Amino acid sequence: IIKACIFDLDGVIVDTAKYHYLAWNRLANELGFEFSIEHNERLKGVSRMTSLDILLEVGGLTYSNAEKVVMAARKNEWYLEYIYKMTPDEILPGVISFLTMLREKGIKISLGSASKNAMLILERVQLQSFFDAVIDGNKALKAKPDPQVFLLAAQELNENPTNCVVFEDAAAGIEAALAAGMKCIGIGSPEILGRADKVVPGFENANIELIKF
Ligand code: G16
Ligand code: MG
Repeated sequence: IIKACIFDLDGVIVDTAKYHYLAWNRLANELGFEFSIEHNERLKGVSRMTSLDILLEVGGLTYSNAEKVVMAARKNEWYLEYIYKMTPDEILPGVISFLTMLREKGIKISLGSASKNAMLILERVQLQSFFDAVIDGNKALKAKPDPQVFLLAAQELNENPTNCVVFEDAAAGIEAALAAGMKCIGIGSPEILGRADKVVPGFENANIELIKF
């Protein structure tokens, strides 16, 4: 029986992937190439530094660690310009009513995100009050598909992993949830998220049946 729901942030609650893409492509352009949108799928759910490594691989470029730290920081500054402008209108359809329903049923709620900016984003879209725990890229140091982020969420909620379900839009996140011994619901397309226990396009019309297995 499910007692806790753990939500990924980017691609599940809000679509910040578009802002990550704009900021990464700005960096790519500065380095002299175009980071096409088709490559963006590979950045979903993976850490900032891994994203940079993928970007540089696409561009066929190699830099030292020190240079990469500077590049990642610049990208983040551009990304934050978009994040500061976010409003609650950007919460994906059906999310607020689904979270409200979970609260009413007494199901615990946590965030499980790779982003170091997760708290800021929750504040911008005014969703912090729904979350009993927030595990983000500052607390979980091992990147998905490592299960650490979700295991820390279960621990903070004081729940057994087998009573938790994870909502994820990225293949790396599905693998992390399965490795944590949790149920997993993919948000997006079955072609990418086929390993999840269930896949739905989003939270529109979602009700308690979704978390019954
Ligand atoms: C998100 C995005 C990733 C991003 C990562 C780190 O993860 O999906 O593309 O690289 O966070 O973000 P930041 O640079 O803000 O620390 P999630 O786990 O919320 O999908
Ligand atoms: Mg995601």
